[in-house]
Amino acid sequence: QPQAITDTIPAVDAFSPALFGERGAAVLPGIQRILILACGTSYYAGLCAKYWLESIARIPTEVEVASEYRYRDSVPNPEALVITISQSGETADTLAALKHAQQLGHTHTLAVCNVASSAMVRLTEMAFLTHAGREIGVASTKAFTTQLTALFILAATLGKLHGQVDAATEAAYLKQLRHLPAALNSVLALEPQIISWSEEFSRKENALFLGRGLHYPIALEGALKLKEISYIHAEAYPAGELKHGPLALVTEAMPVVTVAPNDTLLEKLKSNMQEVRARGGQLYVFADADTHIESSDGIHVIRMPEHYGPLSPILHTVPLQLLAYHTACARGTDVDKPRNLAKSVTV
Ligand code: F1P
Repeated sequence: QPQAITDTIPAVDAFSPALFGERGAAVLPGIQRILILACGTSYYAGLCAKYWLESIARIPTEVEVASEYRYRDSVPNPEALVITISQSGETADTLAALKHAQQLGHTHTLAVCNVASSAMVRLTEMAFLTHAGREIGVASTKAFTTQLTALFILAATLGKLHGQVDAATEAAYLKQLRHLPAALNSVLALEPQIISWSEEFSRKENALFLGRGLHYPIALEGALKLKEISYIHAEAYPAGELKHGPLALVTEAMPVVTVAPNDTLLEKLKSNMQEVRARGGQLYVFADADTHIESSDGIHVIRMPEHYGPLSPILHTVPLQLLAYHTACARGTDVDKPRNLAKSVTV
């Protein structure tokens, strides 16, 4: 992951529309709305990007799974920039959704994709290549973190073009981006602690994942990884939704993985954690180093090395991927070739 991120950002020394291709400078300054279309893990990258695009660039953003959008009788808004996200650039549903949007009159299209020669990159007006290298496993891992990196760069670029990101903020974002590979290395050093959790998880058949705000899509991704490679039934919820249904599932047998960065939603999240503990649920918390959440009876805490501000979702993804990986290894499943799944869903 650190190498993939390094390869994805080598030329980013300022947030410039030229990063998105020759048409970037002509098109991106005029963008007032965004529609993101993708499938699976790439869809979750889109959900995370919505938070960035709205909070950093102040551009209203919709995100929809491509497999639904392609068949939906939607009200077209041809002014909107359509962003398609895909590791392979060959996912049939995402390509069909892109063509559907183009038929509805969308001319401004941008691919965030790992494969320069893919159908998706050929079909779109602009592209950002993620340079994640070849992914061997079916389940997307470094493709996801590089997609997030690309989408953050897009949000910062649009924010700068729209007067929402000043020079000091740009410099701070660039500094954080460049430090990401080192920060990820520190996260990878948590692996022994994650392995000890995975022993417990490998004996479970269900798990809940909670996150809030920017980290809700990361909780979704953590649950998907666990499902895909260890075949444990896992669901993710925005933590505030617990009391609207999922709390009924919480018993002593239910592990509840909580993505708990030290952001403005932390106090709300802590009260959601208390709701879980009150029902006997076992909390497995990924907390930032400066967070006052202590391990105690029923609360297991792994501390992330540092709080990473708006880029925190990228760091918080990796321990969830490792948890899924080691749980799958402990269960003896084939992590690279999960049953029933294909690397590229081209039909
Ligand atoms: C989309 C996706 C992946 C998933 C699996 C099946 O692929 O759903 O997220 O891990 O490989 O396909 P892509 O459009 O990102 O290539």
